[in-house]
Amino acid sequence: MIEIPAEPFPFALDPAHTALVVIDMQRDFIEPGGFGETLGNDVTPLAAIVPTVAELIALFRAKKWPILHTRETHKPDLSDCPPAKRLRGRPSLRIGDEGPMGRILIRGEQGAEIVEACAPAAGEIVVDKPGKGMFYATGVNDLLKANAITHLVFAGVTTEVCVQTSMREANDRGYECLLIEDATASYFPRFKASAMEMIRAQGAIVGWTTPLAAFAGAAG
Ligand code: C5J
Repeated sequence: MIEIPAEPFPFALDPAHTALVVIDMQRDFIEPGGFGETLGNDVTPLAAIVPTVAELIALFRAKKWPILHTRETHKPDLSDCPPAKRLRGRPSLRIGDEGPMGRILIRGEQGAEIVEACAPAAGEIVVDKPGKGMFYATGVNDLLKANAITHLVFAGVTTEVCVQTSMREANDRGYECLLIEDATASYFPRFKASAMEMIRAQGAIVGWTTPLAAFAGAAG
C-alpha cells in the first residue's frame, strides 16, 4: 500500500487496484473556438493545466499503472444527445453545429479529440460518454470491475461539472477517489475551489484532494 498525503486525511492506495481517470481533456473544452468558448467562457484556466495533466499521465505510464481517458461526445446523428442538453442556453454554436474544429462535441471531429499533450497512448482506455458523469450510458463500471480497480485518481476538466459528477458517481459505486488539485480546472476558479471543498468535506464525503507534487513524492 502507498500512503498519499491528502486532504482531509491520507489516502491509501494499492497500485494493483488503482487507475488514473483523465476527464475530457478535449480541444472543444480547452482551445479557442470549441464548445467551452461558445458558451462564453475564457478557456485560459483550462489550457494552463495541460502540462500538469501530461506530467501525471507520464507518471502513471512510467509506473505501468492503468489509465482511462474520457471524452464528452455525441453520435453524428445526435441520437444520444437529449434536446434538453442541445437546446439549453444561448451558446454561439450548439452541440452538432459546424465550428472551426468541426462539429461541436461530435465523435470523430477534431474538436472532440484530446489535446495532443494528453493524448491517449496505445493500450490506454478511451471512453466516450454522452453525459457529464462517466458512468452514465457507458460500460465503465463493468470495465473497472473486470480489472479489479477499487481506487481512482482523477484529473481533467471541468472540476465542478464532469470531474465532480464522475467522482460522485464513482463514490456511490464504492470507489475510493482522489482528485489531483493542480491537474483539474474550471472556467470559474471559485467553482474549482468550492468543488474541492465539497468533495473533501465531512470526512471525505466524496473523496480526497492532493497536489501532484505530494502524489508524485509518495508514489516514488
Ligand atoms: C462541461 C465538462 N463543462 N467536461 N463538460 O460541459 O466538464
